[in-house]
Amino acid sequence: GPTTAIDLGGTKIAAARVQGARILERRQVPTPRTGNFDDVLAAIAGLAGDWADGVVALATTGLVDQGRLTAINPKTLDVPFGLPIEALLGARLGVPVRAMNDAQAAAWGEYRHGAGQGTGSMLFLTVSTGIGGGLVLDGRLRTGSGGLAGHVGHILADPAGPLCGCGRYGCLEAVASGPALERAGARRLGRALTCEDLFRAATTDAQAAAVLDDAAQSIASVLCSLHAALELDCAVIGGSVGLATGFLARIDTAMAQAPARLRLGIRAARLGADAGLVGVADLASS
Ligand code: BMX
Ligand code: ZN
Repeated sequence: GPTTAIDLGGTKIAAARVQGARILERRQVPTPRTGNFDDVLAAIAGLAGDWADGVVALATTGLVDQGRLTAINPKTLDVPFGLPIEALLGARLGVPVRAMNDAQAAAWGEYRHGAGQGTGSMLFLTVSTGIGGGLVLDGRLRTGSGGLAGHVGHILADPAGPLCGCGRYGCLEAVASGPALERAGARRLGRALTCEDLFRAATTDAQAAAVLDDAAQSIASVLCSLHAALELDCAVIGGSVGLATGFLARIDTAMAQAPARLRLGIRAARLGADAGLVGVADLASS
């Protein structure tokens, strides 16, 4: 039968009944950003409490290690260090919960049922509140012994770049995530604007377009580095910013300027915002 899956991100919480690659039912609410994790647990229970049967599969932003959740960048979601999220949510829902990182789950979803089908090794990259990543290497999801594998948003993109919420300077997440684009856009255009504003402005305004191109260049550069380290078959790009109009084409253009042997083909996530739900359900039900 179907599996109940939850995707907890920095901006939204989605819940679904998932059967293979099919989403039978789906619900979504904004993530409560009160700083009190109890509000997040209550929101999940409100969203999916009546669907809790069997094992509930949770894909969540942050590092997941042995059922415990830790923020790498507390600015994307502030969670207490080592929060026993499987136990806490399991107690709320009255069923066992299996948790894993959101981008790792989405990588598996795209590999099994989406744009990564038929490849052997791929990187999934989500550009959103943060920049998340997941690696499938030779057909196996790489989580690492402590859950860190795939956190490519925290690879150095610009040594002179801004401070990342993780505590280091110049991470890809600090230069190319949604909030990073808003900051860079505000600086360059001299007015506060949302990501949507920036993408709209980029169709006519060269300054706005340059902000997006700089971010795309940073992403392409990190993709080349990962390709050099791992030799990947492709990168699959997702996330609300990653899939925003024209952004993939900008990454493609930047990639075309890289040395030929380091170029990595990129594809749009085919499961869109459902990749994490599909991937985590697949892993929890097998
Ligand atoms: C951050 C980190 C990753 C996550 C990524 C994308 C936290 C809380 N999260 O780098 O674990 O995969 O953001 O998160 O440290 P999203 O909320 O943008 O999907
Ligand atoms: Zn960082």
